[in-house]
Amino acid sequence: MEIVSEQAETYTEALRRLKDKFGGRFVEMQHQKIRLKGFLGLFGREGVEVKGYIRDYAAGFASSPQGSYSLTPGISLPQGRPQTKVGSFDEEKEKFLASAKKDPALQVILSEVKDIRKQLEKNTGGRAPSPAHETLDRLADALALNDFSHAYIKHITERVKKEITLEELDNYEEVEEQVVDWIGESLQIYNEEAFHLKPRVLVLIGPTGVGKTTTIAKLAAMYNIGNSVSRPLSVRLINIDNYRIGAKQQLETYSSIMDIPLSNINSHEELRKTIALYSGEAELILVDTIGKSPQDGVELAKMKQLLSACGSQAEAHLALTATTKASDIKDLLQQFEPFGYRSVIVTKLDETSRVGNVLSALWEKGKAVSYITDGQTVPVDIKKASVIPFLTNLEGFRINRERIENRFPGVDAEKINWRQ
Ligand SMILES: Nc1nc2c(ncn2[C@@H]2O[C@H](COP(=O)(O)OP(=O)(O)OP(=O)(O)O)[C@@H](O)[C@H]2O)c(=O)[nH]1
Ligand SMILES: [Mg+2]
Repeated sequence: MEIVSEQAETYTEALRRLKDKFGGRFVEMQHQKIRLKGFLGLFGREGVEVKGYIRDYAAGFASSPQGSYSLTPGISLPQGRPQTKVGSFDEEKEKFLASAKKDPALQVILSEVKDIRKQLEKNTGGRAPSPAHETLDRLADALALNDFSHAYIKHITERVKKEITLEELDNYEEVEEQVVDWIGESLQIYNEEAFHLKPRVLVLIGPTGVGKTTTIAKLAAMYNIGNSVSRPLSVRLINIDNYRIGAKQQLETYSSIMDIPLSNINSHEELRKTIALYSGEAELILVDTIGKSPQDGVELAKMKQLLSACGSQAEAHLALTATTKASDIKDLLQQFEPFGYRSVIVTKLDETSRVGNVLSALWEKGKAVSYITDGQTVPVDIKKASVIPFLTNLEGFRINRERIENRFPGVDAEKINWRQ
């Protein structure tokens, strides 16, 4: 019996090469993770080695290392069968079924198998049941517990099936750790360093009541006061929400407490002039907007027209609450698309212990997150976004904080000291 093996970056690739070389004669015995050698011994990377043997045609079905070869577990081929060459699986199946027709004992077994299959199809609504591993079931349950979307759960479980060997699948803790990394990798963090224009014009848009004005006040304080990782900036506030009783007063109160200049704007022209005026003296201009129903296309179009006065370099950020369900977040991400927002601010993270909804929607729409807010207190309940608070919020997953901090390095918002 000839033993053969092939190494490649993935299991599928190694198997494909063996099948290309030996076709249906190759029988897999085992596969394992290995370290592939790189150029001159450098740049080694992870790979897979698949090992097996070449079926011995001359001996017919006789020689598997484990013992006799059978097409169906538990059913051995009839004895005394003429020794012929082995064809494809389908050919062999046909031959087997033909011979089974003449064998009353096998007829009984086949009819029982058909009954079981019918029953299974009935129980799964006509779909063929997919064999699942306990680890996959546990993972899917843990993800569902965190309100991850169906699409996200499918993506993760498919990835596990593709990239994790059967042997590794038996170790739930290791698979869980890998999945936590994948969840962290799926979250894009907005890189504000990429936009170092002076002044930076940051416009906050979003549905009503999500915490836009509170967040504007927190941002104003955060950048105006400065902290251990960023120096104080010269900040200006602009409010275009002048119509609603209380809305104007809300930002005015914050502006006077923090002693940050504020302008209330009524028109496109006024907004353009104010931005031009502030541009000479400010490093950061924060623009608060009126909460809009995403269903009201006319109002959204009016606001978009008004905001065009901020200039094409302005950064729009879409504020959304962490308590919104994944499908609604996805809709909002789509409905506010005409504003060309660069990033999402996730508010009210303190009001939920589940973040799978947010992570799924952001991943599905390919959006980055810039800030998170987690309380009503100005200025402390805001942080620059990082992967860590999302991962530490995962329920039912064991999180090793030190490990994920090393895995996703960056500014740890919780360790920032405020200057005042
Ligand atoms: N728990 C919690 N509440 C928050 C947070 N941010 C804002 N809020 C509260 O949410 C409510 C609405 O906040 P606003 O800042 O007025 O929301 P808005 O988006 O400006 O609302 P509109 O201008 O009416 O569209 C207030 O009671 C805030 O205190 C947060 O991070 N956590
Ligand atoms: Mg407001």
